[in-house]
Amino acid sequence: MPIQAVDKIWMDGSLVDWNEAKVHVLTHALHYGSGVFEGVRAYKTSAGPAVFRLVDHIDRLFNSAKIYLIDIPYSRDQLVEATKDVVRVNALDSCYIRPIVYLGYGEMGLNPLPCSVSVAIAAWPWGTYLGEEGLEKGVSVKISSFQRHDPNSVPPASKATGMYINSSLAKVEALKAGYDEAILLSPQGYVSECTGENVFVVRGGKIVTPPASSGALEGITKDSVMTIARDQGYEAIEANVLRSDLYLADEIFLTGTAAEVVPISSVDDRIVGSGKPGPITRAIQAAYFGAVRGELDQYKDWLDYVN
Ligand code: PPE
Repeated sequence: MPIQAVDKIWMDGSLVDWNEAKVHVLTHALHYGSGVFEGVRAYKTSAGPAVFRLVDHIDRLFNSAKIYLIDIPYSRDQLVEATKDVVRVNALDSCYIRPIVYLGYGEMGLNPLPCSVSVAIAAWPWGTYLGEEGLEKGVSVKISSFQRHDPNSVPPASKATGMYINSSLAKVEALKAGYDEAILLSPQGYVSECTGENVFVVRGGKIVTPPASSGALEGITKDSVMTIARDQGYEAIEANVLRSDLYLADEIFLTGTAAEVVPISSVDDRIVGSGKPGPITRAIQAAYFGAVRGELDQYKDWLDYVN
């Protein structure tokens, strides 16, 4: 999906023109994937734009950096305020926001410790990640022949830029084979997650999602959906999921900031349930959109108003 340019990007402490937000070709992160990032969304509400679970995203950014011993040269509060500034100054009422911390220009080689640390926060209007039709009718997925990282190879708990080359391999394999998205298994053979989304399986009214030990990211949408599901009276738990659980599920859906809540209609050509989004998926999807748009009072603490 093409990026739609806006006016300003926050870069290392100041707002710069969109076209000036550049880095040198010898930037460390470009060569070694030495960066960590977040994906955040702001939604239009009746009280103006609100960023969804902003503090949780900034906290995860700091945790991602900690794993790689990257010292972010700003405080959490500064990055929270900078994120809101970016939405405000670009007059965006709903958008995707991409904070990124990356090792900069000046050092080369595999020891990252001497490198400078840069931070940027960009935002742009970004529609439905897996398509309007996918959101409505569901997407087809394929179990990837590529595995999610072993935690002792690349820790999946850190949203590191370099980690995503694994997701890209899986995504391209799925697209070339005619599917919309891939699901990766852990090295132990359990279901982990999609290329950029967590996965939920519904069977017999019970909702299950793989734990972090399967290599799944601790998704903020996943956490929101667990809360919503329990508030609706469902049992929602983290547990190991087998490939065959996907084949036999009543409903499956994926969750992510970019993707939001999207039904899965088939896995490896096995139709999920009736092939149409099921009632639990629908109910959770509706509540999620209600929450992000500030329409549900019980979830108002998740919103950070920009104005
Ligand atoms: N797993 C992975 C690997 C992942 O990248 C994401 C977010 C999630 C799960 C869901 O996490 P959360 O957004 O906190 O619910 N993926 C981000 C990047 C997607 C991209 O294309 O880049 C996102 O959704 O913003």
